[in-house]
Amino acid sequence: MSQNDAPEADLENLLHETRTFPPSEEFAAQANATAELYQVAAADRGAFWAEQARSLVSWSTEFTEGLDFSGAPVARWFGDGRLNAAYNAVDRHVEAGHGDRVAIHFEGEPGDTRTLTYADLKEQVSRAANALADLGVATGDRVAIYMPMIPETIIAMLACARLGAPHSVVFGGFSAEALHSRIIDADARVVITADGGYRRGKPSSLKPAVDEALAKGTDVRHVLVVERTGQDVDWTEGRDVRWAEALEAASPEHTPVEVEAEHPLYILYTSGTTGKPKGILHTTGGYLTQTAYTFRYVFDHKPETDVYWCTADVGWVTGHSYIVYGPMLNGATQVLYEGTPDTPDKDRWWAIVEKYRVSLLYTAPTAIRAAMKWGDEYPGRHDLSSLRLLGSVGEPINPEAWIWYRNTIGGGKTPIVDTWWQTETGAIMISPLPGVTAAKPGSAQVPLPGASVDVLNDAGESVPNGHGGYLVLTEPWPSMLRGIWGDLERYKETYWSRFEGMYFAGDGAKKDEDGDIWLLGRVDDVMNVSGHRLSTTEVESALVSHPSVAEAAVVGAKDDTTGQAVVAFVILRAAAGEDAAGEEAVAALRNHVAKEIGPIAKPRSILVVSELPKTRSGKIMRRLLKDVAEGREAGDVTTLADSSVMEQITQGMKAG
Ligand code: 6R9
Repeated sequence: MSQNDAPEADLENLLHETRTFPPSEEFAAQANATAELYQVAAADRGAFWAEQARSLVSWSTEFTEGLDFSGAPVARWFGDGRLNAAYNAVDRHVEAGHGDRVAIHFEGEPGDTRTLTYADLKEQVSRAANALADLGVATGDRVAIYMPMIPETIIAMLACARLGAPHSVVFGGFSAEALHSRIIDADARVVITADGGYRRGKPSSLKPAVDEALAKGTDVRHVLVVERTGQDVDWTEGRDVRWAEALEAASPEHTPVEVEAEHPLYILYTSGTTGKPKGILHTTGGYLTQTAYTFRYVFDHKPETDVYWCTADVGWVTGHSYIVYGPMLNGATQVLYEGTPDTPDKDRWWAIVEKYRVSLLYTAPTAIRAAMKWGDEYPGRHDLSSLRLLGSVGEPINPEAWIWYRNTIGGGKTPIVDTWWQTETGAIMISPLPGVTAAKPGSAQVPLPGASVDVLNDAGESVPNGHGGYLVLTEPWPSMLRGIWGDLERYKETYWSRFEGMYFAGDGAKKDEDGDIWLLGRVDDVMNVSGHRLSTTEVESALVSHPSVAEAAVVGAKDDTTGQAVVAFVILRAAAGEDAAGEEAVAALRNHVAKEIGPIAKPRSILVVSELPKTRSGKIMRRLLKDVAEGREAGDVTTLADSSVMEQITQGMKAG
């Protein structure tokens, strides 16, 4: 049987398959990556990373130092070097004669388009940097960015980088409440936003959430507002400034601020096991080195000919590393799409691929599964022959989805790179190398050259092939987080306390018989919905903040499309009355969570219960709730204080 005609029924068994998809000779012959890269990196890791830093990044002051881990677990990389991130992403391409190269093909959801070259970007970013400086933003000040997927978002990020002012991008789908807590935590002084953006065929507003967040009290002095939709917005004179006017008035010349390699580039909030989001801190030199390196080798990027498209939102780390910094350091031409995949119809993505002749596509399993569900008809309407490599990120990709992606989108020929990494790692750590690695559907497979990964058992011992355990990173890497903003203790506790001297990623993993790594999902209380991390505690807190809820337990339950879905169990307050358990009241509770955190956190279902399963010490046993939410018989109930609780809940679930 050939590789591509696996019968559907056998796909489930791929986990146990040894079948692989070796690279084609044509692809291997032209690939950026070679098998030698592994040897070079293994021979001298420090020299390997220094070589990447010199060849892929431009330094205004050359570094002489490599890794300094004397302040472990906070690393320093290339510490005596100086550079500017925006200069690296934009100016140097213009100086090298590539000013006319398209940097961004922007496609708005309503169908409007804009093309920005690297020369255009240089001017816009310079103007924006001058405008921010005029608003009092100095090197080191934090700027919050709350934007739709439009070119100004990238320009805003790079303008901050140009000034050495760390940006804190808050996903535009988050609520005013979530925005407020992030503004406070980072102590941001300026917010950059837009009136709104287009989603699902209509304008969706952003500015009102900023107004609401600032009304709760912050030290924000100015709000810079991009006009995108033309919606009416409230205006606070003296505080609010129009982006177009500010840029128009600003000079198009700006000298990038030279910063130290370890100068903070950005803060990005992500969910942890407790309710309070963690401000993950990334610095400049090492981060740029590894995002540029991984982009070049994992996506086999050729700046002259490739058109790259990453479908992530800039508000997540994938957007930071693989829309902004990695691609732009490599002088890439890329597509930026504002809206949803099914507007106006379910073939929108494939129409975009055809229109711009996209050659490298990077997306998430949740989107692949949705497209699979919608049917082959939609991609079938378009010529996708420009695609030559496909990427996946955010959660494990099931073998079935992998095969569909390769056959239906990739014409049965494209390599697929299943890339494992995290907000904290800053850049890809585990992935096949296209042109080198024989791919296995469903496995992220091998640490990249320069990365060092292991799977440990409970006792902290490396497991032999064929066994599972906890995924750890055993050596520091250039783009690693430098801590949690304002909370060094939490950084140590979260990542470095489980296994001595090693970074604990929070993921379960298995080594197969060949030593290839299979990711098995989170082992902590973090859920993964459509590739986005949400903490169970955070959603529980949102539920309990509703006046009718006394107690809540939340689990991530397996979902065919989104990977996991939020399923909640709540106990109502006696005072809430009879109606509080009704359909309408439950719908209101779901909306309450969406309002508190964002639509992404809206529970798929909420079951009203009279008791939650608890141990004698009072800990909620989410494992049992997960069993029920996923339609299984509840597991071992012997440690429950009251073992009849699970029966009632199971009955309730069936009735609902
Ligand atoms: C980049 C990003 C990180 C968590 C991570 C893991 C899961 C990401 C994956 C994957 C299996 C992959 N994850 N990539 N699991 N295979 N290729 O997603 O960052 O939002 O911080 O999430 O996502 O569980 O720990 P982030």
